[in-house]
Amino acid sequence: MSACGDVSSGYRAMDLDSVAVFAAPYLGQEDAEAQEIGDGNLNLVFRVQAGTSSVIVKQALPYLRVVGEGWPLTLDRARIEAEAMAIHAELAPSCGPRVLHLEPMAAAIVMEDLREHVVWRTALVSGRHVSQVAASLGRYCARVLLGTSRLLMPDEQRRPLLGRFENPELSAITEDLVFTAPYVDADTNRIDQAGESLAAELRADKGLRSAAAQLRWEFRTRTESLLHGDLHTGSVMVRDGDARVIDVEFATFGPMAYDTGNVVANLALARIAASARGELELAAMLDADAQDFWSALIDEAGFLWPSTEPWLDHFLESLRRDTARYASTELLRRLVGLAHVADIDTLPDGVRLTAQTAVVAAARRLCTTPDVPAFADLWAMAAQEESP
Ligand code: SR1
Ligand code: MG
Repeated sequence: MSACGDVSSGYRAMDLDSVAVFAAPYLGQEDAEAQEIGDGNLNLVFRVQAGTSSVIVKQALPYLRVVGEGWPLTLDRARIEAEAMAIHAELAPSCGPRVLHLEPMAAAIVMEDLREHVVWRTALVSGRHVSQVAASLGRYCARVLLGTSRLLMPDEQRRPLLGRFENPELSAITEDLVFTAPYVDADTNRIDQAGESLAAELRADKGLRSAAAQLRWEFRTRTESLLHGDLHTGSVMVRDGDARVIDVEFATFGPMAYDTGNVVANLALARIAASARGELELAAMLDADAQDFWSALIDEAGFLWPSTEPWLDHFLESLRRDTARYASTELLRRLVGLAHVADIDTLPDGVRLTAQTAVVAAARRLCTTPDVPAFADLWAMAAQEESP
């Protein structure tokens, strides 16, 4: 695929009229209608409909949408996303929406509209459990993370991908917003009044800051696998029994545990929030989801693991430990960094601080743990109820 266009050579952000014209060929009809449905931090997202058919058009903007034109951002992320989706579709078929077209000059992807699905985080925040999707996500992680590692992907196929997926601008966002800003007094941090003293504690904690800096180094240097790069519950569309992974523009080679740590942290955020809302049945279901995610991941990893590599147990042990460490940084950045999560932010004032305190306590346990004998130990650290 060719690099995506730049603002000086014909790129224009689409509006409802132009996107309807652009998408019409993929709907087989001329009289298409569009609506903007994106609420993300980076892109324009439209649903374009004609009769009973519809498609999604996702267009990269030349800046970080949530901040504005003051934070310019490469349009080439649309190419990265489309290429990553193609690799995912090969390794983990039916785990994402089908890509119908990439238009490089417009930095736009036309893809399948998952009309029957909802964003997993939205379902969980509304108190709705969705069955069997955690296990699907575990299998997806095993297939993509092992499938793009040197354990399974031939070097001659993999070497060019390291260059195709250099993603410096989006990786810099992660390095800054996840591993750096939450531990210092950064302008980008967003902290509500209730969380101010927790944030001050974090800034004073040299151990946490040092652990995050080490994780940033590993994120930069351990090119183990092609990561999703932003695998939180807002990047998964679900309906009962079916999970589809979206929003792959942060894809780059990095440590596998970055993705698995994101999943675990976001399930823990959902679990802590459910418990704060008094939804104990949902909290228990999320305990089971977390275990299902991990069990499916390790079952699939065991199935895929090459018989010539007699160190699967060691691999899983270090994946558990590093998942704990990356979960820790993901938890903290969602409390005090730029991009928060609705799970915590929508909690009523009376219980939000309790939940925020539980998140910080979980992150502290996870970040320094020397070893994690079993996934149940990891989850206990992530989701343990705090005594009042
Ligand atoms: C605040 S914009 C950047 C964040 O949004 C994305 O979803 C990623 O989580 C990123 O860190
Ligand atoms: Mg995203």
